[in-house]
Amino acid sequence: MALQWFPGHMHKALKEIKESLNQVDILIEVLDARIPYSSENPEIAKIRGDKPCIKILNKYDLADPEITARWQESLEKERGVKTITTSSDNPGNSKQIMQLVKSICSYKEGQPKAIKAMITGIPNVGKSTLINILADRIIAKTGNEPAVTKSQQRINLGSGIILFDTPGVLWPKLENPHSIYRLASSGAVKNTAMEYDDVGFFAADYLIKAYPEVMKERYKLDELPDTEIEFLEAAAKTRGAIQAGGRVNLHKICEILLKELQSGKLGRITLETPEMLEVEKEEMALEAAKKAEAKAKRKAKFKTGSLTPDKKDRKEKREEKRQEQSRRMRAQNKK
Ligand SMILES: Nc1nc2c(ncn2[C@@H]2O[C@H](COP(=O)(O)OP(=O)(O)O)[C@@H](O)[C@H]2O)c(=O)[nH]1
Ligand SMILES: [Mg+2]
Repeated sequence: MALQWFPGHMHKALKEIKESLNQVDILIEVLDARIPYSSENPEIAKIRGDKPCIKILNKYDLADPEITARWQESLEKERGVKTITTSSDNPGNSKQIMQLVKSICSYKEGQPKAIKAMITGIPNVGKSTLINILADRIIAKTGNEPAVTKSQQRINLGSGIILFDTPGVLWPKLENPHSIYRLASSGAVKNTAMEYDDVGFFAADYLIKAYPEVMKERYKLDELPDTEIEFLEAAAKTRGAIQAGGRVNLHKICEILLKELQSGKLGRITLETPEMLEVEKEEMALEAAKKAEAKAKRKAKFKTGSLTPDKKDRKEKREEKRQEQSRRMRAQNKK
């Protein structure tokens, strides 16, 4: 699957975030509770330094609470990090962010200097919705298109906190090959028609393993098949996703599955766990080491001469041919 889902403005956005970070006391990083790893941009952690950070696990209403608790524990192991769960259907809970900001920044009631907090997050995690809840009014436009904030917005939340909205759009960083599928499964990125089925297959594969009972019940199956293709075929039959001629319409059933997953119809579902990520990170490290080794080998080869052995061979052969040709020409001229 092509990974060209995101335009390349990331460098600029990161530079601006870095500059803004110097002006604030605390960073509020909004994540999607269903994909806390894949909705994070790891560059933020690198530029954050010692600045305290609250990681918000938003859309908690859609996430599996038991796995979210494990994520909170895992994320809080990082120095200076606190977590909180929020969802737009529970604004009272979202407002607790303000108490947390104050306690982390040792705010004294009535102090003249307001706390400056910056909010970041990749598109669609719910930043605008959250800002509107915190500000008690409509400030940021919400919706499925990431709006580029032209100038940095400063929002006075009252009660001693000023919120800086993210400058620019921070795209997710796709170091992990599974992340793009999880982002697409969650609805954070739009699926293009061609890739839709890939995403559906990915989601089906994960869901039949992680939530077998949910899938069996929702798609009215007596037996849950072992593979995603068999599952999709069986679900297509119970859901009437059948083409003319009786063939199963895989595209249609993928669409149904993803819609139901994204809207919460399958219940509260999380698409990655801290334990899965530990394994995947090890795999990524191995892969990176392999690549580095291959690169070092190529370099070493190159250093042994201005020509690589392969090129050397070809040059020698060319030289032999030339000499052979001149011998033949000389012989012909003598005739
Ligand atoms: N279910 C659910 N949907 C949410 C929540 N917060 C935001 N959304 C939806 O997610 C979409 C993106 O939200 P938005 O605030 O525009 O995200 P932003 O791109 O980070 O500013 C919108 O359709 C919101 O209605 C939440 O807590 N739960
Ligand atoms: Mg927004």
